[in-house]
Amino acid sequence: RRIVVLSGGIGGARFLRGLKGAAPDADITVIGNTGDDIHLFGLKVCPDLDTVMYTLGGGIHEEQGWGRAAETFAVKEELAAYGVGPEWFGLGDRDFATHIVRTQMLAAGYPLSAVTEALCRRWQPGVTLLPMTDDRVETHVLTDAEDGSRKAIHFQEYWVRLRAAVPAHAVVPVGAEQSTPAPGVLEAIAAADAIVFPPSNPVVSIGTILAVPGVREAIADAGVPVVGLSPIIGDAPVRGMADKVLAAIGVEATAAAVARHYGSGLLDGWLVDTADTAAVAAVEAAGIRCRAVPLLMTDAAATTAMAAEALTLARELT
Ligand code: GDP
Ligand code: FO1
Ligand code: CA
Repeated sequence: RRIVVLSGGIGGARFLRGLKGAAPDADITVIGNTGDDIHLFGLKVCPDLDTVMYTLGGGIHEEQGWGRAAETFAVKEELAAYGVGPEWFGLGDRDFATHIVRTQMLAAGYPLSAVTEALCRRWQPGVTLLPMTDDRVETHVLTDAEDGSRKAIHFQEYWVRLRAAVPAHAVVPVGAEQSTPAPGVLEAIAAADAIVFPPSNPVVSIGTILAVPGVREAIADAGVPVVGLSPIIGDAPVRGMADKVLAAIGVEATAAAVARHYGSGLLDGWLVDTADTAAVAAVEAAGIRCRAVPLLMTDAAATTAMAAEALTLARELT
């Protein structure tokens, strides 16, 4: 079975671990969000690709969910001693090596997809990890400037420095319109038996991947079940500030509203948490098959069970 998963960072990566447990023989291709990518200290950082790679490869900082286990911050401290920032983004020493290798290969002319493949040769994530595009796409958030006008800031500045605590008027994947899917992306979608939206951020993770021209169309035209799992339980994200970016695009932070936002043109099936059983009818009324199952990735068994439910739903919709 060939499964394609559109993934952001933590939510997608943890789900993928469960998917590998639920379908050990499946051929899994992950299309990773690169809209969160940022250039820092002359280095190209790809947080969501690295989170997937480290999580599936056994190098992740488990509690934090991003960055390396057993990390140290000597380079960051030395940079700070030079007064060289930003100080608000926590790049660790081990993680720095990944960004150095990546930047070196990009400078030598390799596309990001080839660089990602090379990095994965070390980590052996057990999936094919593809960036959504080899082109530069950077998510920016439209916020208020001091003088009352509006200014766009990089998503990481909005998310990490400001903790999404300032009003966001719009979320813009800068460069997406001119981008093309990375090699293998459209091919994997066309060859898939099922397409899964893990409980990743619907706006800045999955929304950004869908903004790459051709990806949304390929998914809709693949003729196979597209099933998703809600990152929202009750009226809040399980983790993080997805409610803030949902508000910026005018979508309520509920499991049903996120399903309607994707829409029945894209999504065939949707899983909500058992706390949201009352939302099932509204989702089905929108033409999307829906079921309530436990959606908390508390441990490996619970995560594997979640992935198994998604695959069962996909089978039923085949
Ligand atoms: P990011 O790039 O690190 O922000 O990660 P993703 O975009 O892949 O996923 C972020 C989303 O994962 C957040 O909106 C969380 O609500 C969601 N999430 C995290 N843990 C869980 C969980 O255990 N269950 C569910 N349903 N969603 C989760
Ligand atoms: N998230 C934070 O909240 N603070 C950090 O300092 C931070 C550093 C960081 C470094 C490398 C990396 O791959 C990820 C990092 N993240 C950090 C996570 C990440 O940037 C964001 O949480 C996600 O992209 C949000 O979608
Ligand atoms: Ca992310």
